[in-house]
Amino acid sequence: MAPQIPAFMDLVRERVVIYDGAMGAQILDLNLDADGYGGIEGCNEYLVFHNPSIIETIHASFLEVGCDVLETDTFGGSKLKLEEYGLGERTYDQNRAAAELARRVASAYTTPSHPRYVAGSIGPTGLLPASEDPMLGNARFAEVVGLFTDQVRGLADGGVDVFIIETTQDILELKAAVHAILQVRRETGIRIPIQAQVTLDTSGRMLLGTDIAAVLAILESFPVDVVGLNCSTGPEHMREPARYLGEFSTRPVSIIPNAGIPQNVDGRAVFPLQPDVMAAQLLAMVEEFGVGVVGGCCGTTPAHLDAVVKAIGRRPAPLRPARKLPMLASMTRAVAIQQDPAPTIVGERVNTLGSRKVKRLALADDYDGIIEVARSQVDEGAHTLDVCMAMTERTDERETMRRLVKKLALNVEAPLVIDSTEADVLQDALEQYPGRAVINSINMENGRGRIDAVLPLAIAHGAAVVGMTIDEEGMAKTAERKAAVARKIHDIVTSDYGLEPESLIFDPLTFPLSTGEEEFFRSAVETIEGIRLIERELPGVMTILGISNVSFGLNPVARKVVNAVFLYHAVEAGLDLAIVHPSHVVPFAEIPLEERELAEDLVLARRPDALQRIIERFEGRVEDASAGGPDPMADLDVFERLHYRILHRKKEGIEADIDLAVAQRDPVKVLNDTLLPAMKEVGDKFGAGELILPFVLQSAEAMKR
Ligand code: THG
Repeated sequence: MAPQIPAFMDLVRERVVIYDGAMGAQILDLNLDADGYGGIEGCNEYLVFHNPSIIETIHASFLEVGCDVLETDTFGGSKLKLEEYGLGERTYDQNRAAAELARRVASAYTTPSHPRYVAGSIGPTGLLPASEDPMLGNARFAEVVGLFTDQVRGLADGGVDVFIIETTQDILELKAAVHAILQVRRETGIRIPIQAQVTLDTSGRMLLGTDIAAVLAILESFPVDVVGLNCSTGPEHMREPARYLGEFSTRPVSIIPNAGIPQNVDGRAVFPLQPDVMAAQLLAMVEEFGVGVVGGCCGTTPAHLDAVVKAIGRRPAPLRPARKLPMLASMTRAVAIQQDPAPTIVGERVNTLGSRKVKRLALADDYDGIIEVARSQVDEGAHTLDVCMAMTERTDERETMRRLVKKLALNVEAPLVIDSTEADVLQDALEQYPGRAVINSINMENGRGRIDAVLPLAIAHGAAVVGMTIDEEGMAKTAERKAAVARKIHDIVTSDYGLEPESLIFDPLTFPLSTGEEEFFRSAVETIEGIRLIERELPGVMTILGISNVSFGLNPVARKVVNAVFLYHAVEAGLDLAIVHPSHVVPFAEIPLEERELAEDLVLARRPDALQRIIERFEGRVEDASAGGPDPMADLDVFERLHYRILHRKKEGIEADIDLAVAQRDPVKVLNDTLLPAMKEVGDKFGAGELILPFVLQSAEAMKR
């Protein structure tokens, strides 16, 4: 009977674990000809069928020098890689055979005092799903997952102790490999741990630009058990990323380098790093950074691993931090969910419902134009971007979102907040996105329905989730109701779905103060107090608000002041993220005292006549040109401009625009298609038609002339 040995993760938690070295170089050294490969020259994986003793001998050579873990001969064992040799149909068999073979060798060397383990090696497919490459970047997420599933099943049935996803160039492909493992885990009920490793170049980035902080932010939100680096540069270039992982990763850290950067000698790759140097560098990373799993990648021989085993020996596993950093990530970099100073700025304008310009661009399929808007939001200070592609004019929100998210991932460094009410839109966006996103949003308007539709996606893709304080009784209007709804959402998503509180971002709702309606008089105060209550009662959770909503319907100059005052008090109450137009954010201290007090009267509900006083105070005020703000109407055509003028009460120049409009279109059409819909929108928005009605009548009057 096999001796009782600890599970792989128990070993990793107990002591530093040492993987084996390279297999490819030792096979190359045998100078096999076509017959030696069984007719499939260059396919190392085929040797497990044709000449398994070669692989057994190599496995044994590493166990002889004292390694703890063997990697299966399946690095190129994904369906797509094997298909390059016409072996795609044999993917399951190859992986199973390789795992069983490694298992036999490991068992032969296992003793009670030195158990040996088998890691199922999963290398890249050769696709780059996050890229824009016409050949490599076209596959959909489910297809990439499908390229791994037979491999994972074979390895699992062959009895591996751990999966090692390694040499990953594209973080989206790594997510797909994890999904394949989770799918097989669901099928079999067997939980085999996952070691996820990426490859960085000498500048510390993955092939598509992902840096180590982004890698960790993404992997910490995935159910992987060990995170690390392998291949490429050799140990000295891995020090800085290893230091980062060592300091911040809550999961054990693995470092499996090449024997240095390969040099081309007479057409052959020669790895320069000598065994003692490599061993010393790995030891340094274990001691200085808390690396807990080491081993050798390309160019590392049994002599290298012999030196590593002797240098490191048996050491207790390093301690890991208990709490993960709450981070979002784009494909290139990580962004803390909580910025210091607060708030984290979420750019609001990449939103067809929140920007006429973006809506026009989306209707014209002008994705590059939307990217420009996104870039300027980031240049103006956005840490992340809210992205909404909902349009009443079109039904393909899903496809529009999918294409835009792909482009945004490749062209904008800010992580995304995916804003949609449709679960399938969220799914497509998340499957397309290499980074760590936020889902905006869930609520309890229909009980648990929306939570149950969206949370599985959040968990599967490691996303954070915005929870709006809305339940069957409607939008929560008092601070107490907001906190009560937040608690209901919190309890479901943390207990039933295991989401950490740090991934839950509550939105206690912002209502426009410009309606003048009694019901909303105290709405901003309740929202601000709601933030305080939620942060106090639900430790760890985040809060977010759409700030601009508060000032809908006011003069643009008044809007900036009211927004700034509302934002200031919300942040003081503990607000973490603010959805705003970044270039419109005015620092609180820059607002003239008198205007600040007027706005505080409104926001803090200190005077019943505050709204009237604000309207009067800012009546006719236009934005200071010297402030250099972009003209919001600059990019609009005449019909959009008219719409804008009505929504924002921009009267000056309206007559000329109406002349222009009726010169281009039938006046009745202008009235029905432009003026009346704009008026209806205003009415819908704040139920206060009287604010702009006289203006629309005046426009209609002008049109008659
Ligand atoms: N909470 C959460 N998500 C949200 C909101 C929220 N998403 C959408 C919205 N509210 C936040 N986004 C915007 C975007 C734009 C505007 C306001 C909020 C805005 N737009 C100009 C306007 O209507 O006057 C548009 C001008 C133009 O067309 O250029 O003010 O509350 N979780």
